[in-house]
Amino acid sequence: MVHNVLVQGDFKFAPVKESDVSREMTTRYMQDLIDHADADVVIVGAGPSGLSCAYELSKHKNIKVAIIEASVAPGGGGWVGGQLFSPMVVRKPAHEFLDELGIAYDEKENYVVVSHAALFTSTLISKVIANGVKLFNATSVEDFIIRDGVVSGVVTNWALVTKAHGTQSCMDPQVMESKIVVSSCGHDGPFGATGVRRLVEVGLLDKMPGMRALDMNASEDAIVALTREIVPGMIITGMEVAEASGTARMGPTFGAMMVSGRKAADLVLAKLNKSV
Ligand code: AHZ
Repeated sequence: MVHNVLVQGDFKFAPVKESDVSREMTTRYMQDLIDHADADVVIVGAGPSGLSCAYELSKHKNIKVAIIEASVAPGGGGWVGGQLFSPMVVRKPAHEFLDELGIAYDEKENYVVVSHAALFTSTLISKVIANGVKLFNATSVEDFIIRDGVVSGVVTNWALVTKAHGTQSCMDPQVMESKIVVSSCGHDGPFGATGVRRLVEVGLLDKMPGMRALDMNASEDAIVALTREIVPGMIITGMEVAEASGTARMGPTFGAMMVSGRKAADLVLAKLNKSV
């Protein structure tokens, strides 16, 4: 029907009052902030590991989960494979996650290949949001709430404000309390491993060894094995684990991000005393 009016040239949108548009966005966004001032879980970073964790947690409708992403676009390093090429290689048995998400792939003996990394990432983002996880994008975590050595929430600001701290006088942040923080900040770019870095600065960790050179076989198993509660109240996942543990990077294979994220979710559920 729409096609007919388009062809006839008399298509018209329903009228709108500009201030209603503003009110709709503002009230909803502010209500989301109010609702998540106390969350059960805050996930920092919406790359492949943070999103995989969020997806698992989103199966539990009684758990309030916020995912905070500094970039306007969620997805982190999940939009491309290696060297900005589009295909995404996933070593078995992590392909079972792709089966669950309904993502098609080419099958080889020990691994599978998704035709475009964006297919994986866009599918995961849409399921996470549709399942009720609240994504706060363009928002950065600048610090943590730490009480008696326990990470008890995050300190947030608009990411653009965070980037401008060096050019302005103090622009204070605000906060979100949570029972558990999952740090999935990756290793790359201006925000790489910011969670673990901050733990070192405040003296909760001695040092951040930094990731080692590429070794796909060693790296993926180690990242999953070392996905853990690194200090009370904070679980690390994804490439931030390699930074925190001094293990190898894996480069362009993504299975460990998925499995590590799902393990992080299981650790969260155990802490919240929920069944996996
Ligand atoms: O913007 C960051 C990115 O989207 C976001 N982030 C980091 N610090 C943040 C902060 N506040 C808010 N303080 C923050 N957001 O976290 C996301 C991290 O995504 P990523 O894709 O970089 O990390 P990942 O561990 O989920 O996946 C890594 C993918 C890689 S890197 C790699 C290699 O270089 O060897 N191999 C793989 C598979």
